[in-house]
Amino acid sequence: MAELQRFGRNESVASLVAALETDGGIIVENMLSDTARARIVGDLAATLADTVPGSKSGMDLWETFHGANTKRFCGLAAHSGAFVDHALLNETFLAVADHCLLPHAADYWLNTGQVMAVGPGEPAQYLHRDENNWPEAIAPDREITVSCMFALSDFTLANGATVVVPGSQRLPPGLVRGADFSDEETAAATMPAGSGMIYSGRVIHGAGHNAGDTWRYGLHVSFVVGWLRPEEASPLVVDRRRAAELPERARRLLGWASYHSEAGGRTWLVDFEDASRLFN
Ligand SMILES: O=C(O)CCC(=O)C(=O)O
Repeated sequence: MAELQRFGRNESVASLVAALETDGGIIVENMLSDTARARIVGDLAATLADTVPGSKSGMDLWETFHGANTKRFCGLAAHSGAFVDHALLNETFLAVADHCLLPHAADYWLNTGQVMAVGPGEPAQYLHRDENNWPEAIAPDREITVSCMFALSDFTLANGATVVVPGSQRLPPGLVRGADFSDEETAAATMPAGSGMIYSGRVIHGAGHNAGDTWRYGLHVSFVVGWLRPEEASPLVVDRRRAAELPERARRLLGWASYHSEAGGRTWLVDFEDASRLFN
């Protein structure tokens, strides 16, 4: 199998982004301290227990994509202060996202914060690219979205660690919805709990097959350039009262602020003004 490069959390951002540019995905250990991870797991425990595995979409494509024995839920900033403090505002991930996205946008915001808990027996997810969410915006050499899969439990070969095709971010842009790569071309993002796998929106990847008898507990956080509409409608879930309790940076990432393009365009305004004025 291929391997992803691995780093400690104190590695320089320059080294992280250099490896990300080479492989399309990197593993950073200890992105979450044990305490932070335990707090996130505790905050999300009741929702995880109440969530039924499988897709709620009723659409074949998404039912296959989501997996019949995978639990997914969003709206995490409404449930968990620890999610906000340690995952949404994770300094390492934000530094890498700045590097990837700010050359292509004046700002970026949360695409989705999503639990991806893969259950025993779940087959591998079909391989895909996250940027396929915005087909109209895909362009060569332009990163529009970047993700981090935080491991809330250990990710192993047996329990469905994310499968990544290193270097596939450099293949021609285009829709990938299922693709065959040899074992030599694919890497498994095996990593101890608390690590994060940061990956390009252009790299081909998918959840691995969970052949074990325990759940693989992943927490996906992704950002998208501010001129695109995110997958998750965060401000419809994290309401104004909750947003007012959060740090300003978190509020902006969750859509309680407007976008000002370098060329002067302004979008997502409230009565012609920046939405952040709602909190003045
Ligand atoms: O759960 C995983 O390891 C990856 C899932 C994924 O890529 C997705 O659902 O977009």
